[in-house]
Amino acid sequence: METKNQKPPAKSHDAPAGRIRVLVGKPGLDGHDRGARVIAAALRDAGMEVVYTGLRATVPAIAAAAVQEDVDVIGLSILSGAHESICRRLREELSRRKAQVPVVVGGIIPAADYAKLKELGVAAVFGPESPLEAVVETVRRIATNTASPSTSPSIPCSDSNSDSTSRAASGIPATRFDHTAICVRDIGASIALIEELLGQKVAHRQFVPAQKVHAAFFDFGNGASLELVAPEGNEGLEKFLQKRGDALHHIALRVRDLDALLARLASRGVPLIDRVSRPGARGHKVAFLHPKAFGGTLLELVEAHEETE
Ligand code: B12
Repeated sequence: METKNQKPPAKSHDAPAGRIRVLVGKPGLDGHDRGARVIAAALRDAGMEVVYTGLRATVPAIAAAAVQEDVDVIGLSILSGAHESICRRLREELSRRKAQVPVVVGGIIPAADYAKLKELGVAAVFGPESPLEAVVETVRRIATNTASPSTSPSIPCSDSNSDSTSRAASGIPATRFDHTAICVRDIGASIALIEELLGQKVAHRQFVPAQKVHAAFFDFGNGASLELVAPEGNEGLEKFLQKRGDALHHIALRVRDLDALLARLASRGVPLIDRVSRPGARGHKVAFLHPKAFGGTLLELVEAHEETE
């Protein structure tokens, strides 16, 4: 990892062709440094100058380094859960130094906290599996906006996908494949059959009251799962079983900010079964599109509360 700690040459904010300077900070006792290193490398590879604080930087030290290094953007990597208090303290430290430096944050940030970070002046939030191009482009845009004296420093807080507005507006910004589900009559018997066939134990079983189903998951190394789903009071699935017997039922994609996505899809006239998300298995939020929306296949969208280790 390239770090840069010596005093930089004088920088002109009037020269957009000049290199963008970013401070990547790793505040507090959070020891998860992979994301910070990956981002620092991606920004550097995109031609930016990157100062990486290393692990366990204090918030005052980050603010002081940002001022001393005259950076265009501060990027914080926070996987400890302390994002709110850290961002509040950073805002205080920056304003004490009369510095106006835009801040972006990446790491494990529950979607419910995005608005709080926005209130604290954070310009963009990136969760796990954020595409590096989206991070680079957003940092570039924020740095360039700052460089223009006529541009307001307030930039909307968004996740990496909704930030790419044109893509988000035109499609479903799925971060990955989540699972394929088979509907079965006898979940115990089906689990035994699949455990035997795959030679692996079921990873998770639960009753999902909101959907009146029993669910069981076999997990695979790439994060995708095979789900078995058996109705107990779910009329749609009972009918499905009567008509088709045990059969492939739906596929599911992982997305972020599911309710905002559903609103966008509804406004485009995409046929939805759920116009708002509901609680699904494993504590995730889920919603189904009508099969008409996806070539006859039932498509589920899943917003994970947080990634599981
Ligand atoms: C690997 C890992 C570890 C490794 C860390 C190795 C290392 N040197 O980084 C080890 C085993 C040490 C570890 C330990 C712990 N871990 Co851990 N760990 C993970 C895990 C599985 C992956 C994190 C990771 O490296 N991802 C890969 C990187 C590339 O992704 P990323 O950091 O998310 O970065 C991406 C984005 O977030 C964003 N981004 C990140 N930073 C930045 C910065 C900027 C500026 C920008 C723009 C974007 C950005 O862009 C990146 C690329 O897309 C996560 C679960 C998960 N799936 O996220 C849990 C996880 C983070 N760990 C967790 C926990 C609880 C711990 C422990 C406390 C467990 C314990 N009881 O001991 C300890 C704490 C250690 C410590 N001192 O802090 C929790 C955190 C829960 C929370 N915050 O609410 C998680 C979420 C697991 C879970 N579901 O419970 N962990």
